[in-house]
Amino acid sequence: MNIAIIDDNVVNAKINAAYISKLENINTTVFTNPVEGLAYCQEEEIDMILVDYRMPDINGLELIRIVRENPDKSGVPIVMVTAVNDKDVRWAALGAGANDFLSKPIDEMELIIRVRNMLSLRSYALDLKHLATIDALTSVFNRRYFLEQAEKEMKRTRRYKSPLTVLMLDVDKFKQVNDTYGHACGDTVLTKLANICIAELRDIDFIGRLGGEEFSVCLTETTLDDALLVAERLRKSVENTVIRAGTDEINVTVSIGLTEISDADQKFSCALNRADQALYSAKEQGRNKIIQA
Ligand code: GH3
Ligand code: MG
Ligand code: MG
Repeated sequence: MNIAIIDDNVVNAKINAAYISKLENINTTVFTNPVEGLAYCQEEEIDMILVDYRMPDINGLELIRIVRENPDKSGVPIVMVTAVNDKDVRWAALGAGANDFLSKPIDEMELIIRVRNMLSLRSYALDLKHLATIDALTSVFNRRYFLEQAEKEMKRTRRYKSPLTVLMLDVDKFKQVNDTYGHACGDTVLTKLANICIAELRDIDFIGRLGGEEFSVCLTETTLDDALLVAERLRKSVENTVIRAGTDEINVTVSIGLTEISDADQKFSCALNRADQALYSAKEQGRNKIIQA
């Protein structure tokens, strides 16, 4: 777990880091410049912030307010260090989103216990988030989270007037795979298929399992023409991969429907329905095909 320690007093910061390092699996990063500390907290994956109140340029309270404006950081626990009698500061910090306080002078045991408790809540929250967003079989986004991210991406691309293309992908005759090799082999095929797709996609694209043997992909900053190339690469890659499940060697193909988001699409589901219609046509036209809409 990553902890950012922000305190303009270098001695205090280092003592706190040394105390916290006694906990296992902790990585601490110390900042004596709060502006740099804030930038780090905004950009990096962090699990907790320990911040001093009195600092030049940005005080602890202002820092908490700025971090809490970032929705991606809403779940990061923040512990503020204040003088014992700073009651108004404590109320303001709580109101701004601080989770806990430590009084100066810092008591080593109290610091360690509070940090450990905060991190155990953090770890529990991360586990829950994983369960709520990731498909247990294939480890790609689950349906709900994929649709949520796609809706967000659609709003973002509208704002920047950039293209966004959506793919619907369905395994051909998958029922036969289950019937021939068994359900467990079918599961392996789905997992490996998801991995093949991830290997072909860029980091900024995202894929979700919408249900059964049906996946959807969002290709960000991608026009329909470019997306056709990606879809063809995906289709070929699946066709050419022999999937090993136990002692069986299984070949599957996929059909793909794709469409570019247009200004007329009120919601992401409008585009998804269109891609689904195109997928249906690909199935009708013999499978292992790509159809655009
Ligand atoms: P088509 O080419 O028209 O898509 O035919 P299909 O057989 O792939 O489509 P159909 O919808 O008839 O069958 C999909 C099968 O996928 C039926 C279902 O049992 C199987 N399936 C759904 N979810 C899972 C899963 O999680 N694991 C496994 N092994 N099979 C699944
Ligand atoms: Mg199918
Ligand atoms: Mg299906």
